[in-house]
Amino acid sequence: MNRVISSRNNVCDYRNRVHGGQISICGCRQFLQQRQTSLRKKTNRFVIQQLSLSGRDFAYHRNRAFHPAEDCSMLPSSFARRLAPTLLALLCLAALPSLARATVVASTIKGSDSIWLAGRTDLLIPDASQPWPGGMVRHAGPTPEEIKETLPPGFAVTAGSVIRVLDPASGGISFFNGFGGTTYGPEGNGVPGSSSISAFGGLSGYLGTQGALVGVFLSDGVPVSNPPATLDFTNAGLGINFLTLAPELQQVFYIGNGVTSGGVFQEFIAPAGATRVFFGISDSFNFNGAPGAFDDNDGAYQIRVGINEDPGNPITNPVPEPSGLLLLAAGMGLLWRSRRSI
Ligand SMILES: [Ca+2]
Ligand SMILES: [Ca+2]
Repeated sequence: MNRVISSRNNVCDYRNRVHGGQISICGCRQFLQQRQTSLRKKTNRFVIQQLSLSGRDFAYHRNRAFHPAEDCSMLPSSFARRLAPTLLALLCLAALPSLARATVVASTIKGSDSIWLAGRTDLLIPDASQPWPGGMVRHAGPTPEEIKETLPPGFAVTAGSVIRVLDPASGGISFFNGFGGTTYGPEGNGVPGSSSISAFGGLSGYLGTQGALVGVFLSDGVPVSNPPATLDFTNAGLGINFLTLAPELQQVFYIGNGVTSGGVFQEFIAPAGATRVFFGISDSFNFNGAPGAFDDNDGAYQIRVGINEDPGNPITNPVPEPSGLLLLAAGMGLLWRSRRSI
């Protein structure tokens, strides 16, 4: 029962803090004494008692059922109790910039950016003059363009990220043999359901507008198998004027020019597990069957992609994601609390 109360790294040592022969103060007691009045007024939960045990006084915390003989060093130091909320608050605030990824990025989509190659870093794309067994279907003979397929561009997202795409209407892609001629922008040929392309690897098929800009959400894994169901972007299905779309991972989705016929930005919501979103081209022979026929797709166009941000406006005041706002509130709350404790 004569244990020496010594709170390591604390503000006091029992043996050195005897005043008037009756008070010994260790860190926890000191903290409780400072807090006693205000806490009693509020909750009456904290009670300090002094017990003389062999001439030594102990403080204990009734709510936490500290036995009087227990060493006060079992409690966090007074200093630590005060400092911890401050540190946590500062950490929360420091983490905000990385979490609040509200951004707008410009990207060039080339005719060779096959959406079905999204995330397929496991594949070796052969030279355009060679056949590609097991890959994208190619023309039997040389095309005037002899274009080699490319991996489509991707951007980092998190689950719940809201993606919007703006077509600045610059450039176009020639999907057919020969340079020039008719070119398609992100809207493709504008006829919903005019293209039906089968799944490839772990990515779904596509049922939508010929030659339209499409996208897909992926995790960090390489999508080699188990493609999800193909979404239906015919007029009898989802159509092309939906306001919000929440595709599954690895499910190819229509984007087009990114706005409804009324000019409203369409929103694509990243599913659970998503870490990346890719943008690319949908093509195949006659826009039906297995993905392919990219080897004559010369041309490119520009798009702007908003991740939790309107891509139609330059970023002047990035808007934090909901998770970032919660973190900000938590950080400010902890900071306020820690300042009250000091
Ligand atoms: Ca062409
Ligand atoms: Ca083509």
